[in-house]
Amino acid sequence: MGLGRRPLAWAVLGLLSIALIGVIALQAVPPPATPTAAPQAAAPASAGSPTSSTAAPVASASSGGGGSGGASTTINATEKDFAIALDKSSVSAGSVTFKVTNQGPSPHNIAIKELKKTSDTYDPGKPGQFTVDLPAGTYTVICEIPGHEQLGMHIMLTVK
Ligand SMILES: [Cu+2]
Repeated sequence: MGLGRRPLAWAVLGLLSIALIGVIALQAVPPPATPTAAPQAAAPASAGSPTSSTAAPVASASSGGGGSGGASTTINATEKDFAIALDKSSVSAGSVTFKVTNQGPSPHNIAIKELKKTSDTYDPGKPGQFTVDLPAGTYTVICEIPGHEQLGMHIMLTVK
């Protein structure tokens, strides 16, 4: 009884096995057709490392007029209707900062006439600051608001 069914069971198992092998074989065939693209994904890793540039800004000594470049001077400038007063008439070449006090009543600015460099316009009572790089020379410091220079807002400044 039991023995009689065994061959059938084996036959079924055999068929199932063949079927499974067939399925596996069919499934196994397609993959080789596709090119193996996976391993190449590792390439971009090199993109992230910046080449350590030795391009750090090197403080190059600005060979300006010679001697000690980079002088920095502050001039107190007092403006009013209509005059400019500076607390220095001569400064060293380099960066010059005007600290402006506007005594009004009009708004005023400060400008280096020969260099066409002009500060913001300062309202009366508002402090102003204007920095400009001045090579050696003789300059006219003015208020550039129309008419103000002609009314008296000009003064000479020597830079050496
Ligand atoms: Cu003015």
